[in-house]
Amino acid sequence: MKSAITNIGCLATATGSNAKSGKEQGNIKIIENATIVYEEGVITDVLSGRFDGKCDDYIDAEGALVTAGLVDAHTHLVFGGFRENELALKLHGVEYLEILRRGGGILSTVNATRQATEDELYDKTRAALSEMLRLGTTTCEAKSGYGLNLETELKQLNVTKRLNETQPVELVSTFMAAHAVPPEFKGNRRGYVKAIIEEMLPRVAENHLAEFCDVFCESEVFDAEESRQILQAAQKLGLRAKIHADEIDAIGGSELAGELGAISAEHLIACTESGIEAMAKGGTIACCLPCTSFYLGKGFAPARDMINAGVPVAVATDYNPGSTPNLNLQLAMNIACYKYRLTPEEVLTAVTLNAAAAIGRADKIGTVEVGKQADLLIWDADNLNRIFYRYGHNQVRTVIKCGVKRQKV
Ligand code: IZC
Ligand code: ZN
Repeated sequence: MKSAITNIGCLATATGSNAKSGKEQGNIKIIENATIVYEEGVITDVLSGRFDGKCDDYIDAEGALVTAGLVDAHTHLVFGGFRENELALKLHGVEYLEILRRGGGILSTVNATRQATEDELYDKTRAALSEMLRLGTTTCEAKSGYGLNLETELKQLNVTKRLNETQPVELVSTFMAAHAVPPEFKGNRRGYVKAIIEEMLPRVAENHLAEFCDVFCESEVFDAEESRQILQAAQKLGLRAKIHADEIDAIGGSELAGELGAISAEHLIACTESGIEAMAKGGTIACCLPCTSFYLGKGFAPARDMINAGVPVAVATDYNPGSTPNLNLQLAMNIACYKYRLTPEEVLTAVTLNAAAAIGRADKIGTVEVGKQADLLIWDADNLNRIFYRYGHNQVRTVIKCGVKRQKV
């Protein structure tokens, strides 16, 4: 079936199939009075001016803004329970790592995730994905890391695999057993690192349950040397490296990301100049998570310095039950603009092309160009600035995923 979106007031898109940094990150192609033609889920034509071609199906954009579908490159999507009890603690000044030290935080979600059945996790996550799709997220990365034992890590990864086959948001899987040290290994971090490397990673790789491996490289969690061992073992098995780096303390995570040629380093709130330099050298994408800074009441990643230094910046939600239980990537876009002081053009690149590159999908998605997948959003606005100027409600009117119209609000 051949379809067309006609009467597009403003088509705004990054271009190409590689992550952009520096001035390039803000170089957006704008086409007025555009038409997009797609067939079998792939874009076959992008033109401006009147469209006289024949199609089987037409969507009239009524002069609206159209962009590529949003790519959420960092989420902890599959988890049991929520952690609203921690809000009161936070309001009383108890720090994130202190809650973890007391056996709460990630470890309380580990309990809830271990107790949940696979079907319970599936249903809960499916509902979250349907909300994300309504908000314009057409592709989403999903990390494990709330099992911290082989059985439950596999349960989480299986939920991601099943959901990828049964609902429209495309999922990209990351193995993250190195998210915390489980109670069984309390006081024996070395033993847990060994279990990840010798027992878990080979099973995950063998069963093709993840493309990426991530480590929470943080004070009191995994240090840079342990992170290096885990990520190098993962790389040997064909998984590409991602790192939770410099979220709270700069303990060498971003430097390690550059050294290992990690595809991305994530958070980077406390990132220093040497971390930025290392990422630029290693070709690592900085995946910044502004909603987490907002929710934790902490500082914001030096995203502008990263862009200036030639590090491509992606922006994601970090959806998780602890440090930011928000799945709305539009909100992350707004905060990136207001707090990182990135321009609407830079943020658009950050949540489309650069986000796609951060999960190894920039050849397929992230721009509105011939040959790319027809993942498209029609916005409730007629220009790019409008969707950054307004905030707090869903500004996406229609979502098209792989050429299929998913909703008209
Ligand atoms: O559950 O607290 N930072 N991991 C690293 C998280 C936040 C998620 C959580
Ligand atoms: Zn995270």
